[in-house]
Amino acid sequence: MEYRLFYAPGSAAMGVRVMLEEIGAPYELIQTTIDMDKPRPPEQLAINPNGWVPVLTWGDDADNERANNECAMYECAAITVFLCDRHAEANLAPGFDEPERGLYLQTLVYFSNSVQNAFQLNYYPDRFADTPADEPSAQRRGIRRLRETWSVIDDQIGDNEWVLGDRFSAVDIYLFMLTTWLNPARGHPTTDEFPNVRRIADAVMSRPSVQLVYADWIAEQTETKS
Ligand SMILES: N[C@@H](CCC(=O)N[C@@H](CS)C(=O)NCC(=O)O)C(=O)O
Repeated sequence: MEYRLFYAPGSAAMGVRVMLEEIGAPYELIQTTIDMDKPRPPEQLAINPNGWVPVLTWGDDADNERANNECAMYECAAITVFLCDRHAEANLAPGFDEPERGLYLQTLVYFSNSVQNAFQLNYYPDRFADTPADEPSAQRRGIRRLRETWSVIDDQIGDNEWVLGDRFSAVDIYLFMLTTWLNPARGHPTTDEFPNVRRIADAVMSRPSVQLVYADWIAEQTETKS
């Protein structure tokens, strides 16, 4: 098995799994949890003391995989860059000297640093508020921040077919993953407010890799609409 991915449904590990499917690399899922009340496997915590997923491990030597040479990393955007560079033949990212490289890196970091941060404000307000009484304020600010950051991305995309223009990339997969966290029941905006984001998310959803990894989420959406 080339990769092992610490995994929980609904988490950022799903986007990494889609990338592994697109690459066609063999991988094993290690089921863990994002439930704050449940413990994480010690092996996961040894790699990522934050307790978050995704966490990716791989052998650095095919003949000696998982013996003494296992490598590991966390942070979804970093894993994305790592996998795309390591599997350049999958054509999921512009190469170092291609003109879209800057926008690719910029958008990944913006997703990770700004859009995900807005989600965190709403989903994990205790990390931002000093007292429980302050948490609703952090959550409301998170919702506003979601609108602000998704609007920036929507404007950036404009009439482009994909985030990077006319080439599909891992950034489109990342975008799709983030849209699945928008939850109107929590007061979040929906992608109806961001038509360019919506157009790309819909196109990504039709890919076989996404249909496989997000089968349950897609079924839930279909049920909610009917
Ligand atoms: N910056 C990290 C954030 C990862 C993250 O927030 N993961 C969430 C699931 S999407 C998680 O593990 N939550 C459980 C927790 O925070 O304990 C990344 O992009 O990989």
